[in-house]
Amino acid sequence: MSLGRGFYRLLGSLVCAIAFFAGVGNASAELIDSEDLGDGVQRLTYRIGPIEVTSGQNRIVYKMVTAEERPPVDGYITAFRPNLVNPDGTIPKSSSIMFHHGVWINLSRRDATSGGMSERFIGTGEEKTEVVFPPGFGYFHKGTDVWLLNHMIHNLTPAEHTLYITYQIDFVPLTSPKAEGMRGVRPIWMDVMNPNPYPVFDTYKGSGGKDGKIVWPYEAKEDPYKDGIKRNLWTVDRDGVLVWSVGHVHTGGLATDLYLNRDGAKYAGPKCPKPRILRKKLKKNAPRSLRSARSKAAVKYRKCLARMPDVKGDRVHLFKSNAHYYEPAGPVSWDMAMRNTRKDWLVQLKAGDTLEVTTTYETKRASWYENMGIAISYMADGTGGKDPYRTRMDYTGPINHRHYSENNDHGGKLPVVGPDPTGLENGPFASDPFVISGYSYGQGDYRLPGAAGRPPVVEKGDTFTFSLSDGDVGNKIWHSLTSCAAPCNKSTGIAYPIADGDFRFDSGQMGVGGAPTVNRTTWTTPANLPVGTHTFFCRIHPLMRGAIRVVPKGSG
Ligand SMILES: [Cu+2]
Repeated sequence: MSLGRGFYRLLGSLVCAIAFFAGVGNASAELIDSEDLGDGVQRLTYRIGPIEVTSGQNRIVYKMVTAEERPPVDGYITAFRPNLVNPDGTIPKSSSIMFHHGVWINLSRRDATSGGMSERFIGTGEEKTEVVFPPGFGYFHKGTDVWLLNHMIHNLTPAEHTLYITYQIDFVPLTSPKAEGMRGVRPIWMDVMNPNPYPVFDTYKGSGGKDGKIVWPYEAKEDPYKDGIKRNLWTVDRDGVLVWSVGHVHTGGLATDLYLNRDGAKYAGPKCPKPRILRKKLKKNAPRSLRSARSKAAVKYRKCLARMPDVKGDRVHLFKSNAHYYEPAGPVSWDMAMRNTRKDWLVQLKAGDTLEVTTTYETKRASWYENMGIAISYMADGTGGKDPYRTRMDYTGPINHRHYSENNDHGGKLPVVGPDPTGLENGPFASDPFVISGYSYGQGDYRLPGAAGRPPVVEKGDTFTFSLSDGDVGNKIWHSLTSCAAPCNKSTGIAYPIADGDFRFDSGQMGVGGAPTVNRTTWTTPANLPVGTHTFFCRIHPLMRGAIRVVPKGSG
């Protein structure tokens, strides 16, 4: 693709510049554990920090990784397991603090799919995926490579924390006999919003198909690629083998799908004509020998069907990374794990092929804001693997990890955080903006006692304006007003509240300073709010709840 080369180059140098400044004054990182796995292979656990997490923060931070925080010698990284921990090594409850993302970037290499940015070689999100390559493959690390970490730690509460990011690396030094014959892999970062540095999009309740799902980007109401850049595609630059892939979605996400497009290719898999013996219904008095021949044919036929690659035209499905929700309430929290590819998933690629990624979100339960759809994949150069048009590759893979106990705080239960705001008396008529401060929406916050918590009122057609307090702006405490279904007063947890309001609104993350904020400190409600009580919450700090009321014109 020739479009926007300059743009990508700019992005790349921007990341480098940020890296330079972020690197100044960062201290204390260490190798905290080293285990010998035999033959010189090591399991190394690194710790970065302390990270002073401020009240309610949800910031993107770039941090240089020091030489002490990565393997000092050349070798292969065969596994990578990230985490976020307290100073004593315990893992904080993810309902209070959450690892929104961590992207490890190798500044010494160029990223394959972003056309000029540095190489994003490991990505983790709130689901804390572990990368474990199939035997014989690893990410080749040079001891002199320079790493940068882009992290986003989301503090859902007012409490400050001191935390560390840890990552356990299985490392095969070049000096190990195990390194002999190993093949290095290159990250192929497939992202529906590639190469955006904050690659997010929204999906809305009720949108997409009748099945209650939306396949992004193809079912988005408006073309998300208006600039003409097909961000979900990547043209394969050399022959090689895809060896591992895993999806990343946010809450509400159901899957990512990876496809291959090859000009002129067509289905070359097994042909499975239905045997004649299965075409006719079996008579009641059919002899046993016929019955047995028929069931044998049926088994053979089913086996054949199961081996058929999913090809439509010259496009073949390579893998569906399903989100497996441990969350009892369904696909509404990050208590989940993605499915990654099987060990035998080795897909032959040719230069000139096009890889394609899509992502699916649920749209029955709620709207989902700031979603991602990424399939982090890895490719080795050279030959090998199987032709996906001939051999089915898209078998279901294993669930990446077990249930994490830090996610055991789901919310949505008693006790309530405040009264049912729909039953409260009218508050004052709104005029001046409501100031959000101290994790409260002011008059609009029904958790406040007595008259202070009554929903403020406007006549139909009028609006409410909310503004961020100077303190919150200065301390980078960003808030949203996001509609949730009334009464929206159940206990707070990772699955509650959600953006399921009957009338949809969302202010975005009010604040200034670039992504993820909307670079605004005020927000005005839509003028078409229907008559009634509208409940809302803060997507960043879900303990914050509010309500406003619209009354018919002339009734004030
Ligand atoms: Cu907030």
